[in-house]
Amino acid sequence: MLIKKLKGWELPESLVTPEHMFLNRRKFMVASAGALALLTAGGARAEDDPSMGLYPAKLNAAFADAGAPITPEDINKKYNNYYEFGTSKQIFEAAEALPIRPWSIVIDGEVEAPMTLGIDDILKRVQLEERIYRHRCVEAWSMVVPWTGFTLKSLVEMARPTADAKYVRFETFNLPDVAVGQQPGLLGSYPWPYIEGVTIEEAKNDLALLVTGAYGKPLPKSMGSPIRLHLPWKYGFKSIKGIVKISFVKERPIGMWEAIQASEYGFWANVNPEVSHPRWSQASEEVLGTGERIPTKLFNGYSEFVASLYTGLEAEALYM
Ligand SMILES: Nc1nc2c(c(=O)[nH]1)N[C@H]1C(S)=C(S)[C@@H](COP(=O)(O)O)O[C@H]1N2
Ligand SMILES: [Mo]
Repeated sequence: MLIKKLKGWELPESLVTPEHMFLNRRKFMVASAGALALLTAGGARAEDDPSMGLYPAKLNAAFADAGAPITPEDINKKYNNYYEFGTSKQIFEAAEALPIRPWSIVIDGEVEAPMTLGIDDILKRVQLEERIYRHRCVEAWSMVVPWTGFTLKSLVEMARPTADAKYVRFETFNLPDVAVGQQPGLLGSYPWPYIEGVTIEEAKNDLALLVTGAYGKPLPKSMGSPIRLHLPWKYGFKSIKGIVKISFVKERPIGMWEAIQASEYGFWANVNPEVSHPRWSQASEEVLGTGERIPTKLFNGYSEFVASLYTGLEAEALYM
């Protein structure tokens, strides 16, 4: 399958122009009145978000300084990877089509009792905090983001996993009616939905954050609203957006990128400047908005928090 050999930045220009995506979306908008209503609901401005009053949350002093200036909000909101909405970085407009209320998250698998929770019910049960984290994409660019969210470990506690839960598997929505990338044609042959996974130990690490806001406000849709993960010590593709399902499982989940190209996008994907991607070096990164390239650090500079997770696993492909 041809698509297996290509990543977005290598697709022919004709497939990735914003015009193409926009036209697709327009065609779809006139095609279906029901979907049009969805689009309108999904297009509600951030100010109308029912969780607006929860922001800004208190800054966690342990993560108040990421060692570099915060990336300007506008750059962050408008330079994204979100293949559900297309292969270019400019998916901000297309992502506005996603309806984010009502939004429920299924928690199932190896848990005492499976449950389905509305995003606003979850937000009532957790402690929101702000943390400034570095964010390093496998494509060798980075940002510094003031996220708001709650620890993944607090959700693990809420879910009450059994002793058989060895991994946590996350799943994104699959809504071809609103997500152009999931429609036949563009990336319709990708194995949607987007999947990612971590070990239960990684999920319980204090750094792992479920993110619902950024820059002191509810999260923009382009950045994964209403809920996404951020694992600052791993390459960005592990930090799944638009989560609808969290499953506690016995077997190691296979992420969508791993399913497409396992030799380039592995399960662990921990940041390491000394282990090159098969097609480029990971030794340095472009800090978006600064025009600077800086050396990349092991575990993206978070070794003190996470290195102990990997003792005894040296034989694994930890950095890919
Ligand atoms: N559902 C979903 N989640 C996703 C992606 C995606 O395409 N779909 N892209 C990933 C990649 S490659 C990166 S670098 C980050 C980008 O997050 P940002 O756009 O907020 O910087 O989201 C990750 N999560
Ligand atoms: Mo990425």
